[in-house]
This record gives sequence, C-alpha cells and structure tokens, in this order.
Amino acid sequence: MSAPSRSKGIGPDEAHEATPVDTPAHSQDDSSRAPPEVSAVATPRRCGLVAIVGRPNVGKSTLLNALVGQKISITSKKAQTTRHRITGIRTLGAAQFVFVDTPGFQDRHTAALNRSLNRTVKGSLADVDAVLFVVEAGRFGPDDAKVLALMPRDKPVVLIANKLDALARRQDVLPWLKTLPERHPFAEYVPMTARRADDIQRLLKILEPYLPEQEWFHEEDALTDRSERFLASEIIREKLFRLTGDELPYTSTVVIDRFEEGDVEGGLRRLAASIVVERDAHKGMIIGERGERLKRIGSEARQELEQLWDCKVFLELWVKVRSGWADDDQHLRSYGYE
Ligand SMILES: Nc1nc2c(ncn2[C@@H]2O[C@H](COP(=O)(O)OP(=O)(O)OP(=O)(O)O)[C@@H](O)[C@H]2O)c(=O)[nH]1
Ligand SMILES: [Mg+2]
Repeated sequence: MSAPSRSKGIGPDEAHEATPVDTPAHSQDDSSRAPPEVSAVATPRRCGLVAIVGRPNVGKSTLLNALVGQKISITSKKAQTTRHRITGIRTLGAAQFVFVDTPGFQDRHTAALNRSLNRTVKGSLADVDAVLFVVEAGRFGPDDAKVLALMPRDKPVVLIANKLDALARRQDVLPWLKTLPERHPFAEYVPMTARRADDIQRLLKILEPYLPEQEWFHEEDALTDRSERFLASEIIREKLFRLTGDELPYTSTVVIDRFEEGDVEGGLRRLAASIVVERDAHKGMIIGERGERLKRIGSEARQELEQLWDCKVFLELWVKVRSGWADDDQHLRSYGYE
C-alpha cells in the first residue's frame, strides 16, 4: 500500500485531463477488491472517517452520494440544503470509507439554527482521519476562506476543486491551483466533477491510503448510519426545497409524525409527516392553489420512497405553523437538530 504522499493525487503542478465520456454511476472498479484469502499475506483492513466540508452549494452532498454509490444526502440548486451530519459508507476491497457530509457553513439562517449548523460542521471535524475541502474549480472567495479557517492543521486536508465541467476555460485551472498551497498545506489537489463516475473512482483510490489500518466500523453492505425515518423526512424536505420559491425553505423543516418500522417487503408502508413553517403566509405558499403544490411535493416524495424501499407507500402530508421554531433551541432539538 502506498503512503499518502505517493498516492495518485494531483499536485497543483500537474494538469488534469478529465475523461471525456461518462460511465454509468454504478460502474464499480473491482480491481482493488481483496483476493480470496489463499495467500499468507492478506491485505490489512482499513477504515476511516472522511469529512466533506465547504461553503454552501459547492456540491458536497452530490459528492457524498457519488462516493457511496447511492443517494443518502439530499441535494438542490439552492444553497444551504444540508442541515445535518450525514454518514455515507462505502466498502471497497479491504477498505471501508466512512464519509461525513456536513451543512455548508451558515450565515443565512436565524441565530439559533446557525449556531446549531455550524456546531455540526465543527463537531464533524473532531475525530476524522482526513477532510475533503470542497470548492468550485476556479473560484476561491471569502466564504471559502471562512470555512478553510476551521480546518485542522494536524490532519490531511484534500482540496476538491469540483464542478470542473461547469468551468468555461479549463486552461485557467492550473494557474488557479498553483495559488492554493499558500492558503493551506493541502495533502492533495483534485480537480474533478462529482457527477463523473471516473473521477469518483479516482478519488476513492487517492483517499484509500489515508484510512488507518483497523477493523471496519460497519457491516460490509452498510450505506448509512441514518434511519429510514430520517431519510424519509429528508426526501420530503428535498422536494419542498426543489418545488418552492427562494425564501421558503430556510424557514421550514419536516417532521415525521408516524412511521411504520419493520419489514415491509412487497407490502405497504404508511407514514405521516408535517412540514413546519414559521408563518401562515408560508403555509399558503406550500399548499398552493387548490392544494396543487403540496400534492406535488407529496407525490414526488412518495415515488422516491417507493423506489428506495421497494414497496408501496402511503404518505400523509400536513403543513403546520410554529412561529419561531428556528430561533428556539428546544424546538430545534425536538426537530432533530444538534
Ligand atoms: N455542473 C456541476 N454541478 C454540480 C456538480 N456537483 C454538484 N453540482 C450541483 O450543485 C448544486 C449543489 O449541490 P449540493 O450537492 O446540494 O451542494 P452542497 O455543497 O451539499 O450544498 P449545501 O448542502 O447547501 O451546503 C446542485 O444543483 C448539484 O446538482 C458537478 O460536479 N458539476
Ligand atoms: Mg449538502
């Protein structure tokens, strides 16, 4: 196993040529799988925590989902979509990666929600073995610098220059990358596109040597440490984010009121959830004319849940007004914020 410094990371001096053709998201590289245990020298198991941090909307959750190979964390065009620490697990050969998605560092919410979200980011950095610091390729602004200031000095921080596909002039990347070492002694520099399967495989190979040799934390087929109930509330929140106007999502959250646990294979799972908003006017905006918008949020969430659980889902969706929920620590805790 090569030492981290000898991994296939891309230094700021090396040009990156992204492969022009996308491969299916689920194509897996089996070349790193451990051989059957016939030889005396077995590959030692590795396992480690890798936090994904960065300012809002740089593609952290998209990256997590691609690294895990399944959607665990919700994404949207809007900044500040993620509100929780979410773990995604990928086991490849002898290596188990435990990725931790985090909220983009916040300043847009109310004071109490901000504090809670920023605590989540900082807390996620405490026990990690490596950090993926995500920025948009070609851009490093004051809001990126604010997050970079939180990076631990004693742990490998890998610079991910994401959304390379969206960059108009690729030739600008190299000179830009060369300005980054003065900002932080990054362990690796990886320009990439989170949506591109090849780039994801390459990143997994770059990261593997950073995982300490130790027993796995989770089962081989584990994907996340979050419950089905939590994933359900997040999927509803994603549809809410995607189907409503700009301001609304920041003042709303989703709570699951009723949830049938257990084996539902081939059956029907019933759940009831409430979208909690701060004002009556917001309630009207979510419900929409003749209830159309709420119906659409419910129906898109239901379809995704049916796919996820491979069973029929009956989703009852309500809208409730709780003024000041995001300003009240007690309310925040009862809604699952740390
Ligand atoms: N073009 C392009 N878009 C991307 C890429 N990765 C993510 N995106 C898009 O960027 C937007 C934000 O992605 P998210 O994954 O939600 O970003 P995030 O950093 O988790 O955002 P917060 O949770 O709000 O902090 C979405 O519209 C994604 O589809 C990429 O590699 N290329
Ligand atoms: Mg996110």
